Amino acid sequence: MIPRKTGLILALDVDWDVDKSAAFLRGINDLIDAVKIGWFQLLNIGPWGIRELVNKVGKYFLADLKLGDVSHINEYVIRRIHDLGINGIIMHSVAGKDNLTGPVRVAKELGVDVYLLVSMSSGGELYDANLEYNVELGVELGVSGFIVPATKPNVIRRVRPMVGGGYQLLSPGVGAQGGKPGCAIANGADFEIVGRAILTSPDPRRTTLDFIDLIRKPSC
Ligand code: O7M
Repeated sequence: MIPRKTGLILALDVDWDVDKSAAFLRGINDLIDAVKIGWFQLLNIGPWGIRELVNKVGKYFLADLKLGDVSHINEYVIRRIHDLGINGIIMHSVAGKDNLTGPVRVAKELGVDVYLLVSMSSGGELYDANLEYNVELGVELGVSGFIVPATKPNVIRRVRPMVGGGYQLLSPGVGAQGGKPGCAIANGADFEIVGRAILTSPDPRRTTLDFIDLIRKPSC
């Protein structure tokens, strides 16, 4: 589980080298609960660059690979992600029970948290048509939590009572995609995921502090 202090997760979608990313993270390290990395960083600094970044920064790292392959491939990826020192991974729930059961078990053995994507901040209509099924599958498998979009507060409000308090809800789509800062958490999420609004800010620390203020005092 992601340790929660501020409720903010940074989506580090940048093509910077390790030193520039580490310097940026150091500037806001005390204000964020986790760093979400994905294809931008993986394809630009490679797996060993990610391992170096993880070691330098000392934060909860979440790999957003939206993993959804067949079981043995998913298991391989989770093992390699663990080798890089990453703490959690995001998987596609539509991969289905047969492709998720083994990988979630392997992740648990390794101490890697699995977060399941059950709705998307844009599109994702097949996801929304099967929300209950995918959330129940995640609960049955014993994942750590779910990705629920800030742009669809009604989805957050539906998922929270389905899972109760034992699962973490992570909400992307805040800021650049139109989700109002603070409102995903006000609607039942645990964390808001923010990328461009912080990454492109002329004063990222100030902007991050503003997001935290709005999480503490939302106006939705
Ligand atoms: O704040 P942004 O719009 O710059 O970035 C949003 C981040 O959230 C970006 O890293 C996306 O990959 C991610 N995201 C979505 O934008 N929409 C989704 O439906 C799901 C995710 C996500 O985090 O999935 C795990």
